[in-house]
Amino acid sequence: AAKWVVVEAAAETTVQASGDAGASFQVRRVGRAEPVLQGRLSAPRTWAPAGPQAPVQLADLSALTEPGTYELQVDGRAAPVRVQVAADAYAALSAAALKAFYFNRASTALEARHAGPWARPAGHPDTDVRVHASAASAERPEGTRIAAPKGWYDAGDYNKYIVNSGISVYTLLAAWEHFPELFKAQHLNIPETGNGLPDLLNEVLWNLDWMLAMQDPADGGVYNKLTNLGFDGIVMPHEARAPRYVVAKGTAAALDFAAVMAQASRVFQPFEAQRPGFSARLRSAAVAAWRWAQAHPDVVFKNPPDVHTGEYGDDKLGDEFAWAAAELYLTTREPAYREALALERQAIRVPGWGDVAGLAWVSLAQHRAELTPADAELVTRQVRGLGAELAATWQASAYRLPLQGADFGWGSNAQALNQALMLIQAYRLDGDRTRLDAAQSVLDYLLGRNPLGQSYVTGFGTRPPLHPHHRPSEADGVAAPVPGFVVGGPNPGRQDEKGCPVRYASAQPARAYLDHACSYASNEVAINWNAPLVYVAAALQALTPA
Ligand code: G3I
Ligand code: 9MR
Repeated sequence: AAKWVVVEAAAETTVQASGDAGASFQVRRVGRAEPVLQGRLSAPRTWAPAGPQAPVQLADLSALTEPGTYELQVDGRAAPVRVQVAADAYAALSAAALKAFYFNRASTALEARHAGPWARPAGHPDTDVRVHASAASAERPEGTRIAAPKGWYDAGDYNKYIVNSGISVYTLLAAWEHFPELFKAQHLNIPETGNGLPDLLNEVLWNLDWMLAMQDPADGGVYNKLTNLGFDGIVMPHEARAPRYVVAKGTAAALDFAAVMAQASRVFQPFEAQRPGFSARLRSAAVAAWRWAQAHPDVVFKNPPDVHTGEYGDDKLGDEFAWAAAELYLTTREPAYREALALERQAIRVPGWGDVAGLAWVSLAQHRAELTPADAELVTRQVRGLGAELAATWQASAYRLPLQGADFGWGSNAQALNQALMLIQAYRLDGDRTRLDAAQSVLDYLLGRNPLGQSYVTGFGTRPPLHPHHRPSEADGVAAPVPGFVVGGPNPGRQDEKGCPVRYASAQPARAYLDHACSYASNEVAINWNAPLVYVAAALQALTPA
């Protein structure tokens, strides 16, 4: 059955205003003279995050339903805008976004038959990792060597962080839990393809195996990160040979670990034949980490003085407790976790690495049939409420976006994607099509419908980024960056500007972006930013009605 994904979805496209309200537009099939659609642009309006200049107008393309490639022409404007209408418009994007995780694998060579021009030798075996002073215990004194290979590099750097792995793995496994049919049919051409497991699960296993090794078997505690003492230079993985350390156990790491292991235990349960005993092992790992966190409820992570890599520091732990309790409850059905969850006291918010409460609501909504009627009602109300709020912002915005000024910080593109992810949860509960359209608007934005007229996903959309802050993309000698990565995006904080030879486009929130490898504050890639891209692209593919 055909599904016309881009159509109602790319329902609106923004074009720079020509000044005359109500100018008309025409849509033609490429190479044809007669228009298939004509309409009038909405009145010009400005969008606060983009600054006072350059008002925009909307062209409503929702009537365009026949597959094909079209050109949108606005009166008085020379260059037409290309519009694609296709049943599988997001299939390649969602697959590439997932394959990006393969490209960021630690401890393995990428073979040309899987990686094409981005093939590279193995780096970071992580089989001889030092226990840092901050992580020393009786069983593992400072300097003890442990092995914790595999996993994904976090981002443009080569370190591996449990907190950020938590939300990333969760989001990918949620995509699997919500849209299994789509992922069963997806072949990524990774080394495991064809082994009887879907490739999404194959890819996630690469990181789960690493995460399991980050738990101290003696007490269930989980180290925050596996890292160098300082960031590597701009070199390929196999050229980066600085000593590696596991650093300090912490409460957030233990809880994020517990949540993901509990979720993964559910997910891998039907795959007992492929991985005997794995589901049970994940479940025990989750319970042990939860117990550690209960005994150590306020161990906030701060970088020790000699460690200068990413911190992912978070001193608000209530949301981590709630999320872990929710996942453990859904997996074990033990009432103690439902009590610890204290659902009535939890707020719902758009999730991010430091605020994971939203993930609990996503899981509870997915499994609401297993909840008491009162809990199911509360979950439905809360998720729909957040969806309504985001959709109202979308409806009122000149760019038709849920994003507002305050959303523009480090990783604003992922903030937008996580808004889309929450809108999709609302749509899955109530079928209100505006929620799905609002989510699609976020993809339109990321692929080029934004004040800079540029895509934020490598290899996709209009004028994609060419110089992401991603060490392999910078050091591999290949002109094109590794494809399928969303970059952090506009960030008025511009924390990197001192070290950059060129200036940002602007200081306005939605324009504060720089496509230069120096720009780790606006142009880095990261696993927690790519995971919701996988989710949202897959969801639109799976959910857009025929
Ligand atoms: O929490 C405050 C909030 O209260 C305040 O209103 C807001 C105003 O700017 O700032 C918030 O803090 C921000 C924090 O992220 C939490 O979102 C900081 O300004 C911001 O600088 C910080 O950025 C983080 C960045 O590391 C620097 O620590 C990003 O979220 C995080 O994604 C990024 O992660 C890095 C890793 O450390 C290393 N690997 C690459 C990765 C991606 O760049
Ligand atoms: O490459 C690092 C990136 O992954 C981090 O997100 C960022 C912020 O912690 O830091 C980058 O490393 C820079 C360092 O902080 C300052 N000197 C330049 C480094 C980039 O080459």
